[in-house]
Amino acid sequence: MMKQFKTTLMAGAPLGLLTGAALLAGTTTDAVLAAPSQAAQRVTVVVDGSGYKPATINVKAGRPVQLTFLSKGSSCANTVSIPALNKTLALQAGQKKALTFTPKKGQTLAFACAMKMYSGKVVAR
Ligand SMILES: [Cu+2]
Repeated sequence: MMKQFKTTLMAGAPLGLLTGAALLAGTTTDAVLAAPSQAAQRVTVVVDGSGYKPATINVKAGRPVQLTFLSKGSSCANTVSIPALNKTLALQAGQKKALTFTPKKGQTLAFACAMKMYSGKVVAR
């Protein structure tokens, strides 16, 4: 009897810890997962021989943005540099590449081709 009681106690302790950990983890996971699925702002920028369309993208600050560059041809606009994100995308004609980031309020993220002939910006309000 005594031995059985001990076993129950020992089994009970880790279970309690696990439940607590699961609750904590659950809270964190929900917050992280909920944002992209419910609030992601998806924008596609068409890249062609005349630059980026749209060239100005207005988004809401504090919410994730999924920015997709879709190349429609061969031009130097296929190299897209986004200094604020420390990223440079190299697109082939017909290819698309996406970036996801969460802009801060008042932030403007400029992007441009390698020679800065073509440019655009993401404006977060
Ligand atoms: Cu260029």
